[in-house]
Amino acid sequence: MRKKILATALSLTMAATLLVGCGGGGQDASSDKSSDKGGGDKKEIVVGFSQVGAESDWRTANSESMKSTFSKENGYELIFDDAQQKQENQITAIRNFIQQEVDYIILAPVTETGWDTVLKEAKDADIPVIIVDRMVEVSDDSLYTAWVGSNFKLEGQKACEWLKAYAEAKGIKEINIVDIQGTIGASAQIGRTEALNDAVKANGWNLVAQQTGEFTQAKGQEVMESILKKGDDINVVYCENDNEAFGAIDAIKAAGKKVGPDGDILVMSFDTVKDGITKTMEGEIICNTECNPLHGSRVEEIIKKLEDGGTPDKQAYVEEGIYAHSDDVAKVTIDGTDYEVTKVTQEVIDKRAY
Ligand code: GYE
Repeated sequence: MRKKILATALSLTMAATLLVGCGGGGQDASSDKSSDKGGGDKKEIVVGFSQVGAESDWRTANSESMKSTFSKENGYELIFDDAQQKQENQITAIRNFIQQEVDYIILAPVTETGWDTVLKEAKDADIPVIIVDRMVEVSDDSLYTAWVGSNFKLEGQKACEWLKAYAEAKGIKEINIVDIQGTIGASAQIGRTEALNDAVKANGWNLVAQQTGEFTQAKGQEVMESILKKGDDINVVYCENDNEAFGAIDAIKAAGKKVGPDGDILVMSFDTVKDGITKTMEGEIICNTECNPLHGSRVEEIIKKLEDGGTPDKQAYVEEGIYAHSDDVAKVTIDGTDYEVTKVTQEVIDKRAY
């Protein structure tokens, strides 16, 4: 812990030196800072961010968004911790942030439960905690200040409504579906799985297998390989993120089957990262529901509000779309709200920021 504090102090000094060095031409170095609250000697805001890991393209985009927002130039000192998908590492990271007396703690929690104790420690230390992406389930809401992320159940509902409409449009009578789930206990898994389970019941689909792929390509491939070996009839695979879909597609091809609208198996996915929507344009992924990872500026807005003495919304959902290979389904309707389905073209891919 001491080591880490020293390392932070050192990097602060180094950064300060760098800043002065960059000032050039004898200028006042502090004028290089773009801290928009003016005042050249405004102190940097120290932010500790406990990130889940680096399991997917979505996660990489999310980390980049946070790093570019909470930069020196923007007036922040970011202490970034990658927990390698382990909650115990996240708990240790949060305790380190408390020791280091950071101004804010940002947590992207791996799973929903198990946070009460450590968040109470942060609260006792008077450090606001902002939850991003997945949710926490705590006994006392005051253990965190605000949350921003996606409505994962809604994402799943959109995907299932799309499948129902697509099957109708194409005359597909029977749905034999496999669910490659995300990390068990993560909000993104809970919401997407729940929506599928509901749709299976409501539409009389046959759920052939349901197993976690831990949101990674390697595990997605491994799980799909073992499911295919059993030889059951499968015509749809519902992957709970793009990386699992990449792995599942490889496994399906290796088993001598064809993916896509004219093939044996339709692959569905979530996230819409660049490679994901590219595969959607090609048809290897038939439908891809958006999950936006660019949370940096959203979290910064919360911090700015708190710095100005305001109260941010306790929970804020990000607006997201749905993308497909074809225009067979123009829109899906959930609880009376229409969501237009975007057919993926090269232009859509070129515009993608992640
Ligand atoms: O879908 C997946 C990532 O929590 C929304 O985590 C996030 C999910 C995302 O690993 O790719």
